[in-house]
Amino acid sequence: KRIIFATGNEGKMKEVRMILADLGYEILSLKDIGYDKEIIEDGKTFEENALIKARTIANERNEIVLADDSGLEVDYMDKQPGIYSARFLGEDTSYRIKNQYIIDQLKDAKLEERTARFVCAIACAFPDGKTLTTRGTIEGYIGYEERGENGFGYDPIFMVPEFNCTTSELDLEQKNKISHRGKALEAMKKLISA
Ligand code: ITT
Repeated sequence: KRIIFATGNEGKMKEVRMILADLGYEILSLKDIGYDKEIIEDGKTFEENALIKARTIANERNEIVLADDSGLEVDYMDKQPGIYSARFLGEDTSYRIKNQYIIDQLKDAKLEERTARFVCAIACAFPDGKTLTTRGTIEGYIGYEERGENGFGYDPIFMVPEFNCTTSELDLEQKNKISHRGKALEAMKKLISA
């Protein structure tokens, strides 16, 4: 029994492997199956983009495929970068620069105006054409500086109110327990096991 997880993002993959460890399937990344073609993500929602990724691989490989589409919504920036989180300021721009840009955009924002959330949509595509989607979110706010060494992407600027630290300062297990990805994948695990 195996499932392909259609991501090229190693940070995601590390979290996913831990969350799906007890599902009873072997989990393979795109790297594991030697897939390196680009998939055009032209959906208008996280769910649409997750479905595009999962369906593309499921059709080609005739296997069960999961995909994650996720991003950061910053309320003060009209919910940008949102579904464009990976492409924000250019695909090759470093997260040092992207994170500092967001901090700068919020320089006049009061604490209560700094709210943000991570959103994650998980899609599952089966070889017979059936699909499932789930969504998870985590509410927080944008910090005043980058903090932490763990995680990836926007984690160093995403403050979690309950812990008063960024998701980059949490370890993998702590982050997975409360994160958008943890919640969406736990919900998907239940659907797949049902
Ligand atoms: P795949 O499409 O191959 O999975 P990707 O990185 O392009 O990889 P997305 O299109 O879903 O994935 O973009 C999500 C971006 O949102 C990701 O690159 C991060 O910048 C950000 N992001 C999502 N989840 C995050 C998290 O848990 N921590 C920090 N940043 C996150």
